Amino acid sequence: MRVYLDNNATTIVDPHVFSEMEPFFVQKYGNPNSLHAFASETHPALKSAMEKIYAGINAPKEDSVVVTSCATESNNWVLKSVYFEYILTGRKNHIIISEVEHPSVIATAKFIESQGCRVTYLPINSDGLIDAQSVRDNITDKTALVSVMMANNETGAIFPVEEIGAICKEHNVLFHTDAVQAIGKISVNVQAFDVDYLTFSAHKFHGPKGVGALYIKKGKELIPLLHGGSQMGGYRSGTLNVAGIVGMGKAMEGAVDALDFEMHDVRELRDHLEDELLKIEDTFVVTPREKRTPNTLLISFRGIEGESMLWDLNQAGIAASTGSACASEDLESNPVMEAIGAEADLAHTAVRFSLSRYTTQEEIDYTIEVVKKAVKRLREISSSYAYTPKNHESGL
Ligand code: C6P
Repeated sequence: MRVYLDNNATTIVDPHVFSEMEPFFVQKYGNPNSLHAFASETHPALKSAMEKIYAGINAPKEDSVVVTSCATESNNWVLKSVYFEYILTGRKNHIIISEVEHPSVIATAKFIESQGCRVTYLPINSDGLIDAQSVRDNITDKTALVSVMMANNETGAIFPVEEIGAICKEHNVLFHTDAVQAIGKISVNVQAFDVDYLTFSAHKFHGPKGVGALYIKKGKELIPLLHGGSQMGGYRSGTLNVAGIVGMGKAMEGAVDALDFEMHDVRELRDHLEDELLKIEDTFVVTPREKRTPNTLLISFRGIEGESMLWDLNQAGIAASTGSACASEDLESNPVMEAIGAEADLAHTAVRFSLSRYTTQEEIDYTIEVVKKAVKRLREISSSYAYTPKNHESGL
C-alpha cells in the first residue's frame, strides 16, 4: 500500500485540473500577448481562470492578483519591495514577522536585516500560537510591514490574522499574510479582514507546481518584481504561464468546492489518526486541534528521532515528514518545536502527517497500525528512551 500524508509539502494534481491544462501545451500554445488567433484562443481560458482565482479569495475587481512562479517568489517580492520603498529610502526602518514563518519569509527578512532593516521576530507560545497583542507591542512609527502567516505549515496552527490586520490598519502599517497552508483548508476571504498582500501557491491545493500568486490591495502597490513587458499589469513581466494559470484557476475552484469536505470529512480522518496515535505512551501534539487547519498533525514520539520514524514509515509505503520539506535535509530539529522551547529529547521527535481530500479511511487505519509497530520497534532500540528517568530503573 502507498499512502501519501505529506500534503503540506505538495499535493497530487487533481485530474480535472490536469485535463483542463493539457490543451495549452501542444494545441493552444500561442503567446497570449501576440496578435493572431494562436494567441487569442488562449484568452477565454485565461480570463476564466483569473475569475476563478479572484472568486476563490473573494478579491474585488479593482485589486490585483499577480501570478508568480511560487509562494517563495511572492513572499520575497513583498519583503524586498518594502525594503526598496521604505527602508532604503529612510522612510521607515523596521518590519515584524513571526519566528515560525516559512523560510521564504525568514530568510528574506534576514537578508534585508543584513542591509540595515530592524526585524522583530514574534515568538509563539507553548501551544504554537501567536498573541496578536505582541504585534501591537512591537509596532513603532518606523514600522513598515507586518508579515504573519495565516496557518503554519508545520503544526497547522491558525494565526489571528483578523486581529493582526486590524492592529496594522490602526497604525497605518502594511500587512502581508502567507496563506499557502490556508487555501482549501479554511476560508480565505480578503474582504473579511484588513490585509494588503496575501500569498498562495497552486501546488498546495491540487494545482500544478511552478505557479503561485500574490494578492495586492488597490492603493498598496509594490515595485515591479520583474521589469520588462506589460504582462501582469507590469508587475511581473515575462510570457504568461498559460497552462499554469489555467491549472491554478481550476484548482482554486476545486478548493472552494471541497472546502466543506476538507473542514468536516478530512478533519474527522485527521482526528481519528490523532486520537489513535495519542493512545501511544509518551506522545505529544503541540497545538490544540480546534486551533489548527483540518488536515495537519504534528506529533512527537518521545525517544524516537523523527527521521527514524520516517524511515520505518517509508519502508511501509507511507510518506510523511519531520516538518517543512525545504528544511528536511538538514536534520535540524523542527523549528516550531524549538520555538516553543521543547525539551531537547522532544525537539527532534516531531513527525508531520498532512492529509488531503484524497486521503481514505483505509489509508489512515493502515498508518495507525504501521506507526504503532514502528514506535514499539524504535523504542526498543532507543537508548534515549530507555534512559528517560521514568523508564530507567534507578530513575537517573
Ligand atoms: N512549504 C512544506 O513542506 P512554494 O513551494 O514556494 O510554492 O511554497 C513555499 C511555502 C511558503 N509558505 C508556506 C507557509 C509553505 O508551507 C510553503 C511550502 C512546504 O511545508 C515545502 S517547504
